[in-house]
Amino acid sequence: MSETPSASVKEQGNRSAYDVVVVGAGFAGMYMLYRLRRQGLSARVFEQGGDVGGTWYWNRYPGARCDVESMQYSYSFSDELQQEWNWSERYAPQPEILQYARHVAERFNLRPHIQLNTRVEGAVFDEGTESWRVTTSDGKIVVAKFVVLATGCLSNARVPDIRGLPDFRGSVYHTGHWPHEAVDFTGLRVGVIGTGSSAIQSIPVIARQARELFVFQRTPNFSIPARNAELTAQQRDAFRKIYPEVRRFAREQARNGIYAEPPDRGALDDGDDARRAKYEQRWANGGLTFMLAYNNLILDNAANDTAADFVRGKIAEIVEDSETARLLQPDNHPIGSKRICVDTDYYATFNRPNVTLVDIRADGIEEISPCAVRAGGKDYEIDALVLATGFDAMTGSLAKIDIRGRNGRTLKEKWAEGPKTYLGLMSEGFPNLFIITGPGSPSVLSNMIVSIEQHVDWITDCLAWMRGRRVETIEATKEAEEEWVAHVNEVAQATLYPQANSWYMGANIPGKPRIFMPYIGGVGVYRRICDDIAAKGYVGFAMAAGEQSPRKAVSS
Ligand code: NA7
Repeated sequence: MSETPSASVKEQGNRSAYDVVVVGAGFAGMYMLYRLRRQGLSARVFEQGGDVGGTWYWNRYPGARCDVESMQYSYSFSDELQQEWNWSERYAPQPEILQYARHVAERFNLRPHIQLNTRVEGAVFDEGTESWRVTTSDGKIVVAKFVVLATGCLSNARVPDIRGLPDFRGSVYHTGHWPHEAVDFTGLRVGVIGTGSSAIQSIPVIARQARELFVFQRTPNFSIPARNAELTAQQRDAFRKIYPEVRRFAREQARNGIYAEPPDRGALDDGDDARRAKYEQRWANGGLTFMLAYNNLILDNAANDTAADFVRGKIAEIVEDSETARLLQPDNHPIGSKRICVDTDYYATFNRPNVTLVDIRADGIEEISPCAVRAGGKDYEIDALVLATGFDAMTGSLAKIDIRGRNGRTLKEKWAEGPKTYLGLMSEGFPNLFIITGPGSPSVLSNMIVSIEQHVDWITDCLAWMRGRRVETIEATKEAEEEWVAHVNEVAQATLYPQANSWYMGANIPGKPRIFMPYIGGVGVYRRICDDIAAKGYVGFAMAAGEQSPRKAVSS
């Protein structure tokens, strides 16, 4: 690839200068790098992990796999790539997704521009030079005109503050920070804390190894069978043939970036028998699209109850012990208002003689002693403990970086009452700093790769637009940001989502403001909004030409 003069990297002592610094080499950071290089820009990606892959590098717990089908949870930017790559299963396991990420890094020659094992510790905007001064964990300083935060939405693993945890004598693992060497639970007594997606995927696998497994459940979750299976060559080929339509639908029409038959009516428009038949069919088909049985499941409590009752009924059918079944039936939030889980044999695992569900809803875990977890006044003796306790989602990994914009204000301070962005892409007062799938965009409510590609394409086009007009800085205006934040909130309030104490709401982190963070208007609607804003000359963004400040705005 040829490089323009601006692509030269300037090195001076421990300082170097690039057009763009990208933070993170997951699917977002890698595609961003690809597009920047194609534009002839110099870019450096810093990744704290020992390899590319982001979420798929860290989340290597037993049973980890994607909950979006792999033929769709994959890049669409290169037709050769999507035609060549052979996904082995309907939902690829983590090692295969990581292998795919590595393949992409090599196939598109990205590795020379990625620095692994390096954390970005700070990014300070210098108003004099209108550039970012980025400090990294290897003691280097990098100057860049632009910074792109591709830090991922679920990458800041949360270890709960449970009394006695540091004194536990056995091994402790967090699902989001799993060791690279194999972990063997054979013959061990294991405790799992948490019953979210990570726990629901790992529990059936751990149960097959462990001598005894205790699952400490604070809140039961709805889970739909994955119906995972090997993909045949014929299935892959058939899917590849319709890729243009699959990708178009996912980008433009789908709410969640997934190609699926869209619902044509509300749940109460069908009679009991027809509704049950529809749920049975979705249950048999498996996966996240269960929630697409009807078009009002996440809008109307009565409609939602029909789906929730159906799943509760399934739990009662599968789980033999009626008290365990009752405890596993979610009853404090609408189905789908927390991310629905997708499992293989989760509920049936509780029929195994070596698995015990411990209900900690009332008082939580009282204490962890050197060899036991105490709950409900009882000690459960264990040799190993798995924390499937989730993440400080969407904002956690951004808050860990010391980001300072205009007037030295930190992003953390600005977001103390909750994240504030324009389109989830930029935050006012932080010029030339882009966030990929940030709060205020569909991100975690969608097929992440669809949303990542949309953001990266939008940012790339924006940078080209700026260069074509000799615009040096872009930043969200306060007014546009306030309007967008209000809109994101308003759309969320029209749904059932805010009824759940979910990580979408920041509710899993003590002290975190309760704000519904992702944009729920749908990826197709959101894309049209972003495209329209760009087509109108980036309305809501202040642009400055030449030396400084938005006072010289060329467009706003
Ligand atoms: P989640 O979905 O945030 O689940 C975390 C689980 O851990 C959840 O069941 C929590 O119960 C439980 N938890 C957290 N802290 C505690 C304490 N202190 N005591 C007991 N139980 C606790 O994280 P996952 O990793 O499973 O999934 C995250 C996303 O990754 C998922 O949505 C997919 O998109 C992929 P709570 O519900 O808070 O009562």
